[in-house]
Amino acid sequence: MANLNYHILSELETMQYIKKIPGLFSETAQLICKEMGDGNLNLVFRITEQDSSEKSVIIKQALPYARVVGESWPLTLDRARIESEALMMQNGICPGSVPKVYHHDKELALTVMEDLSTHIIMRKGLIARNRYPYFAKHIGAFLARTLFLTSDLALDPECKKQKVMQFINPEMCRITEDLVFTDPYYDAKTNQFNPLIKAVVEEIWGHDRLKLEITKLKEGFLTRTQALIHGDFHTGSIMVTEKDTKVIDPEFAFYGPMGFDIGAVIANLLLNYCSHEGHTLIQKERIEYQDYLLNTVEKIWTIFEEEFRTLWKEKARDSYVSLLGYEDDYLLRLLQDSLGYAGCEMMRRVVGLAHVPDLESINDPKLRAKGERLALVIGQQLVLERETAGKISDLTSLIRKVRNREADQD
Ligand code: SR1
Ligand code: MG
Repeated sequence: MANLNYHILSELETMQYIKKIPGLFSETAQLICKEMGDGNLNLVFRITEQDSSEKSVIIKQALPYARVVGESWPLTLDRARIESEALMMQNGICPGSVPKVYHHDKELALTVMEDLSTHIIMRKGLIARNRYPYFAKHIGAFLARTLFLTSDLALDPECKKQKVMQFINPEMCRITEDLVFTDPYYDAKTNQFNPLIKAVVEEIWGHDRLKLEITKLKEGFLTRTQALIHGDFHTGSIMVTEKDTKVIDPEFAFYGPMGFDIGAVIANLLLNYCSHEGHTLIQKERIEYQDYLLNTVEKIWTIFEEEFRTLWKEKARDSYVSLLGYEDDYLLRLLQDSLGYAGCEMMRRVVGLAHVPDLESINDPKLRAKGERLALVIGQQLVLERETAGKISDLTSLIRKVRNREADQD
């Protein structure tokens, strides 16, 4: 149903609007408002009180089209509802892991939420080679809790199906189906890539087994309602300080395969790994940072698995608790799925419409091509070899092997 009162807010209207929300600012408060959205889809206003730097909120308003493309790409406003409801659910399951939601307005497709200006976007921190000692622990636990506790492992099947309905998100899923699983694998109009990697991209377009495996992973994305997933879990959807981690932007949330979220976060750490081929030219510094990233990937999975197994012991429904071998089999399939989805995410961020700043910020096209090529080699290997992995160190060994092989060819 159309949102009849929907219109795009100006900064002035945003300040008038926020004063009417109880408990935030007084009617007489002197406010400052700045639109600061730099993502692909929405407006993001930051509102502060002139005399108090401590009092601030974010208003995120969905546009009826994709900001990155313009009005020619209409987009559902319902994604604002999905996002606010997912944030509230995630906060219930994993308190403090997401910004607090203060207010949601369905008609205006906007959400008023906690301002996280003390945090920075994780991706920016990784480009600057920062280290975040608590990140793996927080994200591993977030993934385990949000995925396990929204799945059939923990929920009564009827209650779970109610949630599947609540989070039905077909238009946003369609973006992912096209941009992640379809367009990068043929000469689609939406693709854009560095002309220096054309030969590798054409190899991918002609690789029948790879395309078969991508289609199997796409089938999982289309058909499996395993858990409530974030749906766009890249390092631009995570904000950090040295000690804290917050997950933002779940507007792509829906019931889908768990491995899609785990894979996305792994892929984006690996894309950053590849980008240091262009950003960090001193070999010792590069290898040390790349090792840090691989250790972080291992830690995320290890913590995820520990927490998932604990939840299985404490919260799994009776029918699953004692079924011999099921838990190990479930986690093995999940690891393999995660690697496959990581591979898809890596390739689409190099060949498809939406690239990552990690690679895009390398100005020299030749150096950028080096990182992009490495991402495409790793991405393909992850998809093709995922079913040979039995533990997370199989992934990190594979990446070290690819890196050494590529370095020998330089
Ligand atoms: C048109 S949307 C392009 C991409 O931005 C979002 O963050 C998702 O990753 C989507 O694929
Ligand atoms: Mg986003």
